[in-house]
Amino acid sequence: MIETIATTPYDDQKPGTSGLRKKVPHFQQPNYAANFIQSIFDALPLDGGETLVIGGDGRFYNREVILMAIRMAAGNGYGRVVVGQNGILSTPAASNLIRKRGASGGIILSASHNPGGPNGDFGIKYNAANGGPAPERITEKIYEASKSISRYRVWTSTAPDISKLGETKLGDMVVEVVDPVADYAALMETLFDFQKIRDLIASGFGIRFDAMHAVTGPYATEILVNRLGASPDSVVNAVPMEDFGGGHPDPNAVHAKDLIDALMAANGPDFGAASDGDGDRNLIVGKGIVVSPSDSLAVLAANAHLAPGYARGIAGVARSMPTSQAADRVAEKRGIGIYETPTGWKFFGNLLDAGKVTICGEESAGTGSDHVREKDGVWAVLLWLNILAERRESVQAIMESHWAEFGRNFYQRHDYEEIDSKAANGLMESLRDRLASMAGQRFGTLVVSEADDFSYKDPIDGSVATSQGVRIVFSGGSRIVYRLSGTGTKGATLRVYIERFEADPAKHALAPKEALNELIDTADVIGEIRKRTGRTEPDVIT
Ligand code: VG1
Ligand code: CO
Repeated sequence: MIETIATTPYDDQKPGTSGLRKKVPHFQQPNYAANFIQSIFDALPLDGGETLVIGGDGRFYNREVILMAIRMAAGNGYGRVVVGQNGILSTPAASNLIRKRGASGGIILSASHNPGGPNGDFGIKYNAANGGPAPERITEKIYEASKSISRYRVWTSTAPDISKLGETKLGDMVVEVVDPVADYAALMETLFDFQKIRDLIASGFGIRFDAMHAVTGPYATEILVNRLGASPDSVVNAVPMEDFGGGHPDPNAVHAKDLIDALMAANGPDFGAASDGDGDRNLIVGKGIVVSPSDSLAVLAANAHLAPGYARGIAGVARSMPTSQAADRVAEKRGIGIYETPTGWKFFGNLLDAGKVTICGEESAGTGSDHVREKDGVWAVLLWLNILAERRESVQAIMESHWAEFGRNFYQRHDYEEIDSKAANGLMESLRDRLASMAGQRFGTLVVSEADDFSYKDPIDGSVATSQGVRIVFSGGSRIVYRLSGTGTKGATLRVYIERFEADPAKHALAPKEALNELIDTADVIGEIRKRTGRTEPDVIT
């Protein structure tokens, strides 16, 4: 039976960079999740009978909300729900299923790299029919609907069973429970030369994949171990846990320290990788070298043609604005398009749909291609492995020859987490106030050439996104970018992105910290970070 339940609105259901994210107890307030899900349905009226994909990263509260979302889909006229077994789907696997099944969209339950557990974070996001995160015009509609919601519709008579593969019914709606990995693994086989990678691994090439007790464990085990012949112990922290084993599933120098340490050891593996909570990010580590995500994007763009799925070359590359300009140098040399978008994967969708770009990436360890409409951690690992299998050089050698050919964009991101929101907003406002007078100002040896607050006009649909981050560009092309995170759930997180280009190969071996010294000091002077936040050091440097 479909029942209509009365509810009252919450005023804080505005999606951020990637969906609605709040602490679990916040989501556990009466009807909080139901309100948001109904707002999605209200914002996107159905013809009736459409397919909806539902899945999540397995974090605490995933199961409850998935069961609710399935009942509500039945209450709102969907014809079929495709759900991962036990509610599990990585974000890229969900994107693939939406596309493959011709679904009208999907609901992905994840707070990605944010910690989980009863006091951790939870999140809900909606992806559209192309498989990509809903663009802002849709998230705005959802937010509007959430402000005036008065009821939600839900199937109440029987409970969905998501533990067994196959089809059951809730009223008129089919609930189809699928293997979370199968379709995704099949897609990967179409893109990469699995035989070549198998040969590489069989030759003794050691790999270590850290799934961080998050969603990629089953994907990495099936693909790397079962299909590519890696030893079972090369996938670590492989069992997904509701609280990620108490860890923080963000593949960076702080939270993936074990992996980095293993790769720095003389007798360590040749190749290491880690992924985040929902499987859309990747960290790549070679023996003795951590690959900066911005560099990884550039290397993948320069070498993608070595994998069968991209053998015809790539149409173009897109990167988010704070991502280093290393990919731009590849695009320029190869004569392909390069696009600079605001932070967040939702801005890549139109470019991918229009065939303007094949590969996209962000400095936050997200890379992906037009095979789905999300960033994709396991995909990036496989493309790296395919390139390594073709080139038979070490990661270190590949990086060195890349820098020799294209120059090196030294890069760091400094995160100041959980700072006072007022101080953070004040810092950004003050920067914005000073933009007009910034050009020509000198800081040590650095002279500002341009300064602006990034805004983006989508070349396909003309939509405009403003206030996407303050850019200070110096003559010679070095940059400092300031922006506030849109995925945090407590206080504000200030991200400061620092970049300097170096053409001279004799200087490419410098540590980024040394190469960026003057810019790092200048970032504090211009941003008044210490003065306004009281912080002397960033919490995380990536
Ligand atoms: C962060 C990253 C951004 C990424 C977003 C979602 O956003 O910087 O590049 O797209 O997370 O990624 P913000 O607003 O906190 O800087 V995920 O892996 O959370 O879906
Ligand atoms: Co993620």
